[in-house]
Amino acid sequence: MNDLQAWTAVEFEAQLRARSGSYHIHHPFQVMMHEGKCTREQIQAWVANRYYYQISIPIKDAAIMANCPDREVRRHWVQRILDHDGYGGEEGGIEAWIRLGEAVGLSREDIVSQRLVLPGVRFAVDAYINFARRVPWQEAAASSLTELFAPTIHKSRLDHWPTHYPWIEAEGYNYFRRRLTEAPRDVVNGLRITLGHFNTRELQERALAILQFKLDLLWSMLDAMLLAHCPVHIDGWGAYTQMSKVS
Ligand code: AHQ
Repeated sequence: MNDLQAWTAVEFEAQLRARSGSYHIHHPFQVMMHEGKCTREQIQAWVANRYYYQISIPIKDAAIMANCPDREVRRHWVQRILDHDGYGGEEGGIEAWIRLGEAVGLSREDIVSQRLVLPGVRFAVDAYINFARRVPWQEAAASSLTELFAPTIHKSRLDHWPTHYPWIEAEGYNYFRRRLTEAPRDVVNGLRITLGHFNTRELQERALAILQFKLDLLWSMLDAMLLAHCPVHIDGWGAYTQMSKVS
């Protein structure tokens, strides 16, 4: 077969899904959370840092819409913004994330002030927004396909956290419940755009590189949290803290 021949839609989707090994569900910090090995402070740190990602999603999606001339695409994509910002009487996912923060023992001010957000998390999330602003809207749409793997991670939290972390108030889990239906719906839309637009082998390889960029971005957010909040994982931690005291 001609190596440069485009994959069929089935083959291309399989190539996208095959990147699941790089998904942050496999990151040591995420594995610690999943296995019930995180302290209250580490869970709080994760929620406070992920807040910056959550409030950035609608900005990212608005950037995609601003670059997209196709009304039919926009009238579907706009739902993502409404899901997070809320509309009418629906409070939205960002408010649900703040409730998650309060459920793990943070104050609303701890969360919305962003004072607990780490530099590495902020840089990774800003890279996502700037990517969405800069590239063709179809490429930015493709970058959302890390959500191919998201339902598993939300379900794992709902299934295991109440047992591992009984001190978390149950109301805080509403965010993850919302994503169990919102994420698969978004994936159908994002996949349709991606499978339709990236229709040569070169473009398909570009889509895989875009997906890897986003997988690495999610991974690097947890790297920052691991370094800052899980010293046992860092060999020579003493040297690191000594060094930081010197500088
Ligand atoms: O809560 C998440 C969310 O709203 C989104 C939107 C989507 C995007 O547009 O990039 N990605 C995403 C993700 C959310 N939660 C992450 C998690 O681990 O809780 C997973 C993340 C993703 O897989 O991209």
